[in-house]
Amino acid sequence: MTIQQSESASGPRIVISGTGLFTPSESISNDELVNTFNQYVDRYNEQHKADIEAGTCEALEYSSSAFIEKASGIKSRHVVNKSGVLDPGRMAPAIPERDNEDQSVQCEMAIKAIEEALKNANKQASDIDAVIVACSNMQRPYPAMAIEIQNAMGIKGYGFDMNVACSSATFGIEVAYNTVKAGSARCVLVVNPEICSGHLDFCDRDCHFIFGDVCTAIVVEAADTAASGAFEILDTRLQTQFSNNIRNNFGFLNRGDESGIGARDKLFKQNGRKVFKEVVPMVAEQMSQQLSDMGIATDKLKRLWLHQANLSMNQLISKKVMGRDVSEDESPVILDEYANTSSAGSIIAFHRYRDDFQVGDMGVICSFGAGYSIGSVIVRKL
Ligand code: CO8
Repeated sequence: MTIQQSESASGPRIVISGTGLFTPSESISNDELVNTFNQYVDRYNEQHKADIEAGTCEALEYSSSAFIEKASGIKSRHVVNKSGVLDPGRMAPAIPERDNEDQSVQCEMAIKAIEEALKNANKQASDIDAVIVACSNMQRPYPAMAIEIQNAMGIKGYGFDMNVACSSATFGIEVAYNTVKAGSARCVLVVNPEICSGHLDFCDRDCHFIFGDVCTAIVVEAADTAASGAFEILDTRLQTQFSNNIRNNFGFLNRGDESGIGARDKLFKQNGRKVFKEVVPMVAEQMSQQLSDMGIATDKLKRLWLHQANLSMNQLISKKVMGRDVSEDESPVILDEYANTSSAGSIIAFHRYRDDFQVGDMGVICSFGAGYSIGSVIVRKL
């Protein structure tokens, strides 16, 4: 299908008319994170000294800032709570439970991102018909986070939560696109409140550095109701393929077997090497096929706003898609400051790096992660 056909054949043109970003004020550098981790290692090895010497327990090894930056490109991460994560006796964010009458943490983050997105799109809460919360982990099963956010914003209509791990935002954009296209809603908010520090094992050297916290919000509506400067969604493409290489077994059935409560598999776990090897070709293939099906030559693309998990991964995917080395201007990096923020990563990149787009310029927002899941959205500035 060519771009021209896609415009004429399928009713109203749908756009992303605004985005918003909430960044927690607290940030942890690699050195700070590693310093705490290494104190934890010293304590652990001291406590288990006899077993380690007897060969019945493995000594833990130090982490290293140099390794983290070289292996991932991450230099720091924003978090909802820093003191708990950096306390070697705790190694988890300290986030006190709140009264049911008070706003939840995810709702609070979401409102800040939504307010910016609405301003960006020149919209009021009364213009919104639906709220989709799309992220890796919900703070509770119910009532839906989206309904709490809807209520807090004074939005009529409906809201629901969805989860496709790191691909939640792009899958959410497709749902919003179809919803507006079908006429079920005029204007949809997709919100991605990611508190990754809540499900990361800060005692595991292999992954303690990977994630950060953030919230993004996206306004999706028809082109004819949008203010100028919106980005038309030319095409969305989704793919999932089951893999156990990124997994978290935390869930409501955990209490059915008390022996597993608090076990290591109830937090994020991955086989990073395998993920890297398997996901890179899948993502590059999906984007290349999608562009080819749309009749868009890669020299017509100004930018790739990719999921932010690993710098080398993004450089490799960009190179495979474009057929050449790609500059940071063409494939922007935000994971140095934010680390992996799951579904929000590609949206932070899109939020920060699109002001230089001229009418007609095109780019691709693409996310990928657990599932496996891949979502790619081709956009063009109107
Ligand atoms: N410090 C020092 N050394 C280390 C450290 C450390 N912190 N960690 C590991 N090492 C050592 C290892 O033990 C290993 O030693 P040896 O060679 O002796 O065995 C050596 O360094 C190399 O280790 P790796 O092979 O693991 O290193 P890699 O080069 O593969 O880098 C990465 C590790 C950075 C994890 C890399 O593999 C990667 O980024 N892979 C891609 C992963 C990815 O994209 N995952 C997506 C997951 S996110 C997602 O989908 C969302 C899930 C839902 C959100 C969950 C939120 C919590």
